[in-house]
Amino acid sequence: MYDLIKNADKELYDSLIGETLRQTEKIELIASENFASPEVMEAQGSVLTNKYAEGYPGKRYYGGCEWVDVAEDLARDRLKELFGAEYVNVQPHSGASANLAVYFSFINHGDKVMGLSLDHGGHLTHGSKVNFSGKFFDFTPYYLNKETERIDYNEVEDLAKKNKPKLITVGASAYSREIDYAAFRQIADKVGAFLFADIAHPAGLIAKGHLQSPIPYCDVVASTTHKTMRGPRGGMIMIGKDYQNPHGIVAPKSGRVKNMSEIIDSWVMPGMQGGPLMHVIAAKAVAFKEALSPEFNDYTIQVMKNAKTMANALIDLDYKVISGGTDNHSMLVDIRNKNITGKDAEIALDKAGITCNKNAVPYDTQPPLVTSGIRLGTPAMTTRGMKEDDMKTIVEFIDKVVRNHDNEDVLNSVKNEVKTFCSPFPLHKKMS
Ligand code: DSN
Repeated sequence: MYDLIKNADKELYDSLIGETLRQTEKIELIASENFASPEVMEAQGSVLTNKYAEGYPGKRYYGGCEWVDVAEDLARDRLKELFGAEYVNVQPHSGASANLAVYFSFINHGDKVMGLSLDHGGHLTHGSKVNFSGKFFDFTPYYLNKETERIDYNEVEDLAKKNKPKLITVGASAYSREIDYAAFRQIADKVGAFLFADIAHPAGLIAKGHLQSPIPYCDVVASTTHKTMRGPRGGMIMIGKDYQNPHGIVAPKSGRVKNMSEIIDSWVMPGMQGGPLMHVIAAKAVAFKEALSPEFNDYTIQVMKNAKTMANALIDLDYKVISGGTDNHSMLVDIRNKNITGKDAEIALDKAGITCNKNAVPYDTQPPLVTSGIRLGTPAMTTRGMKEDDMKTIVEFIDKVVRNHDNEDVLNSVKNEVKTFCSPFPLHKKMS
């Protein structure tokens, strides 16, 4: 493995081997991570990295684009089929870039927007004050209901009527419940707002029809490609049915722009990006083909079964899973009753070979770098072939670590158990 780098660059080789071992020997529970297939990684490591291809297939600013056009068209066609979308853009380098292009396509500097607060499970790009979204636009956050710990559609509607946003962002990075995009559509229509869904986390589950799709209800949908989609790290934008440029929307390029698809395309490039990462787009094409397969459907079903099992096993051990469970691939656990902070739990679990992230819980009293919770997800370990019984074992490991977080001997012994537990499960079924 990595034989060329081994000879050329020993220091970097050590990093690659170290990370390979870390991924192989530890339990990966970061809800936004996954293990891309060897085919996805082969495409991402291909000669397509050498090519400049500013523009879009058939309309490039460089010569020699005939083969990268094939790759981008494959990615676009497969993504359209996956989500039933008439328009897609596969060039955003990341989810944050995709969101930036969406905002610039639909609203102007200083416009009013609403988004789920970051400390209630939202995302930096949904209006955080330290992000471009919170700096460029006038965001009003909405929060989870204190009792149900779920989105309260009545509260969102009241807030929308009061604030009259030009756009409402819906989506989350730490929210375990299904989102009702149809309800958001009704709210957006009542106040004349655009509706934007960021489905970065549950995209793979939505693609296979296991959660409500935002495509019929939202003016625009964006996502990452590497979480439940299990592709290369990157972003994408979709529209269910292309429509005419609503009044007031501006495009960065000159000339007449008729449809939203053209506005979004022009905000992605030249508006905010130059050359697309054609090797990553090729890897997206591979991942989208995989996602169209029946095996990927089985995978997404198992991801959800595993998440439910993990949440229930935690509840059985008196862990407070926010909102009482999960509908998707993830869960947020308030660990205050275990007398440990999110920060200390993350550190202790990592020492014991279990990777997760500390996470604010709704109405958290701890600062963001400490927090009262941990976020857990099942996409990565499900890719390794783990099933419900394995989730129960993982919860036993977690509980042992949380109860003994100050005891280095226990953490070391769990680490060894975890390594043995992981060894029958390759990162990906075809991975050598
Ligand atoms: N950092 C991602 C996550 O972990 O959810 C979101 O961008």
